[in-house]
Amino acid sequence: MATNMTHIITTRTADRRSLIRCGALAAAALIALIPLAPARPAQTVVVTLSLTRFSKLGSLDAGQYAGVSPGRVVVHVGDALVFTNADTRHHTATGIGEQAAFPENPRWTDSALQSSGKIGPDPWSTGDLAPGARSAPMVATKTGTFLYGCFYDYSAGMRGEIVVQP
Ligand SMILES: [Cu+2]
Repeated sequence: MATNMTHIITTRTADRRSLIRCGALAAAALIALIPLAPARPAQTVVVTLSLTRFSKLGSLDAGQYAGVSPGRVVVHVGDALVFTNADTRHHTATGIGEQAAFPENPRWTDSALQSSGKIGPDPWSTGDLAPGARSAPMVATKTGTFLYGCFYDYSAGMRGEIVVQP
């Protein structure tokens, strides 16, 4: 009798153990199916450039700005920004990098007049945008707060800020 009882208990314990293992596997499988962040389609945000239309000075933590609307945009990694020139003169949106304030002189070269790079801490620019032109989609690649300005009108305050969140 005693041997039989032991046998039954052992069997039950083994069953429970395999059930627990099974449950743990199922839970692991479920967790694997849940993405780390909720699925969110990439957005394209439009920023309008015009010193004529947006001549009024605005204020950012980084300093004053004009000629850009909105002056501060918040996007997520993977989103794109398109800059449209709604003015009668040429403009660019050219990255200054990750700085707390607009520098006196961003020290750009003529390479700012070519479309290059992606929005982030490394150099990027829409290139020269003629009146009515629309930039290529500039994709945000890294989190951070990135300042930019217009190659031609930086000293006139044509500047903006892009906040990239995860
Ligand atoms: Cu400009």
